[in-house]
Amino acid sequence: MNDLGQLVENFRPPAFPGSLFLSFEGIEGAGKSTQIVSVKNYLESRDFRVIVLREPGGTSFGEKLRQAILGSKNPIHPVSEMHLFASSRAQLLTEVTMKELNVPGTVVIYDRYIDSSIAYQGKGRGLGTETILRTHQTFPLSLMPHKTFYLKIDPELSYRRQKVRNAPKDYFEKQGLEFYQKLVEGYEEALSVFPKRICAIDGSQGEKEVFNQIKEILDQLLFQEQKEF
Ligand code: Z5A
Repeated sequence: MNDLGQLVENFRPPAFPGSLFLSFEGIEGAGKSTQIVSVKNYLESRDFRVIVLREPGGTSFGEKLRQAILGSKNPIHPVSEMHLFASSRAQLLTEVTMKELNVPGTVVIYDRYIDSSIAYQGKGRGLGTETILRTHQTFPLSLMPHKTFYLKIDPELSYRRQKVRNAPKDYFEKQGLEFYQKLVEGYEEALSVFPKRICAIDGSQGEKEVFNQIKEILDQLLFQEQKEF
């Protein structure tokens, strides 16, 4: 086993019987927030208790970090960026996520998690996947979702969807097409490191088609005879 393979062995889903940890990933405009609303409604209709959290943020400390990063007018060093996102993540895991998952029948859904760090800081900022994984090998950052839905779109579609929305651009949205291309490569790298956890779904399809694919995977995970969690 190579170094990366050994490192990956450290990462595990949290051991809370009857609860599930999910995350959604993708570049801007991939449809994460849209799908999370549909998934939440679906799971609630099946009597799960659903908690949706976003990164960075979700705690008062994390929301301050979110403001500091996404509102920054000046460049932030990639190493600082990586640690700021990791700090927000560790806080959210301990203050909120682990307590919620301790209640059986709960599904915690994250809007972005470690794969965003692999894509944005690892590939986009050039720190490399191994650096991101090493930073996350200590508990609680070593906790992994049971399943991650990566909504895959290309940078051109991301730009088109951002344009339709016409919201003010934040720190990352000001980057050019080349940066977005690197993000797509970063997500592909995450997929190759965690092939069992991450499901890639074509995010350029209509909302309903994307949801149906997610639902199929969720149904297998939640209602199959031998649950994986
Ligand atoms: N970041 C990082 O660098 N490192 C890290 O470790 C973490 C984060 C955790 C947080 O952004 C930023 O932090 C992010 C990465 C960085 N970079 N940026 N910017 P955020 O939370 O503020 O924003 P976002 O995650 O990128 O959200 P988003 O732009 O809203 O994207 P989305 O949630 O995936 O998309 P959406 O809101 O569901 O949909 C976007 C639009 O497309 C909207 O008008 C929809 O109606 C439309 N849409 C959605 N689905 C479809 C389909 N299927 N067809 C057609 N139209 C659709």
